[in-house]
Amino acid sequence: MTEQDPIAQTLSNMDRGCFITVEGIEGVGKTTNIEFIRQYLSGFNIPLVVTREPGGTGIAERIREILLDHDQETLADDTELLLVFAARAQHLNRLIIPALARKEWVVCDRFTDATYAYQGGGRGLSVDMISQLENSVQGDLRPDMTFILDVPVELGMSRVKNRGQLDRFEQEQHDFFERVRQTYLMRAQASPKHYRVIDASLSLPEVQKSLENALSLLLVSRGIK
Ligand code: T5A
Repeated sequence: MTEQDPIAQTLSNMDRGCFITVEGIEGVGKTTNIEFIRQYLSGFNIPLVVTREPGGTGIAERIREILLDHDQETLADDTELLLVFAARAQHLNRLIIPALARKEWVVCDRFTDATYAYQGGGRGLSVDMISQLENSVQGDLRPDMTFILDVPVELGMSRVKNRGQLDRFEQEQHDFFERVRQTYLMRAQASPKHYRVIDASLSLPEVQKSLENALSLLLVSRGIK
């Protein structure tokens, strides 16, 4: 997003669609529950785009491959951070911002909270640097609501391991994911209006009941329900 971009300039002030993100460590059930969110919102005839990060457009998905694949050449931490934001800039400009401007709702599997959690908390990169990149790439745009699906690290990793081959992030150790998890929880605590922490160690019906309650409040606040 550049200062010259007219969509970006006006988006923060305009009557736009709602921007929801879903976060958490590996294996918390984001994919499973985003499908539930999609079905629930479609019951209210809300025009909806479901997408993910890193990725969401052709070019951003190619950057995702670099980020997740194992390569003989180790990805430097700074390179990882810049690639995450390169993918995000593409995703925002080509998909998220135009959809919000059309007043569609956007549900995104991970967004910048994941950068604070993984690159900041996990890798230990500078939070100031992440914040500067966030401001530069997103301008004022922030999610309206972020669901953090929270499980203990052991449980998340055991769900992921059942699926077979691990990607580059999934091969990190317990301490890494503990820092990631704590960063998510701290961010939610610092801004309770924009976050809902959901206990995702409960059964799927219980998790989805919590999500339904939170979505219902969001719909009421937007005058839809
Ligand atoms: N990344 C991303 C960064 O480092 N920085 C960034 O800025 C961004 C945006 C890719 C990676 O990129 C990193 C973080 C990630 O490592 P991803 O594709 O979202 O991100 O990868 P994962 O987190 O690995 O996503 P997964 O698809 O692996 O996990 P999900 O979607 O959270 O879990 P899901 O729904 O597939 O569920 C896992 C299993 O658990 C079961 C499901 O049925 C499934 O089998 N399950 C439950 N079982 C019992 N009870 C429940 N409540 C259950 N919920 C789910």
